[in-house]
Amino acid sequence: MKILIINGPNLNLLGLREPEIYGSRNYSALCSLIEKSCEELGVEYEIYQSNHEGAIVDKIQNAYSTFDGIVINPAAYTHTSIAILDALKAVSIPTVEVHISDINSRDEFRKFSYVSLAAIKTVMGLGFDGYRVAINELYNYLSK
Ligand code: CA2
Repeated sequence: MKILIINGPNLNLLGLREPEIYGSRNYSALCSLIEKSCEELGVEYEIYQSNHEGAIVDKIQNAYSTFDGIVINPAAYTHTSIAILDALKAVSIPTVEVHISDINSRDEFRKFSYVSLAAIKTVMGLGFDGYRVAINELYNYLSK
């Protein structure tokens, strides 16, 4: 089983600002947690981060027939990107959406997620641990 973990814009800056929302750990700590979660399950993985919508669309397109599942935190593109939604629908790879914060209890504009329309599950509000939960959810789904 091989899964692709995609992180969207500004997540590479984690730990620099807004620790009350995203915690004080940095992106490298998040990657370590993702790596550990995948290794515990014996799952092959690749972690990808981009600040560019088109690059994320390209990555999703190229995942076709290479990856069995996707965990994605589209960051701000969650709320704007029909292009990412369409790419996920086009490749039809089982996808779990994850958010560090609880997007339903923040600004009004964060409440809607385009990506959720293509996701088998959305995990939110669990901090970095949400990635572990998302990877486990995807693993269980793909193991069925
Ligand atoms: O809660 C999440 O994981 C989000 O996807 C994070 C996005 C935000 O736009 C979504 O609404 C919810 C923001 C990611 C990066 O934000 C930073 C802000 C300040 C400093 C570092 C990162």
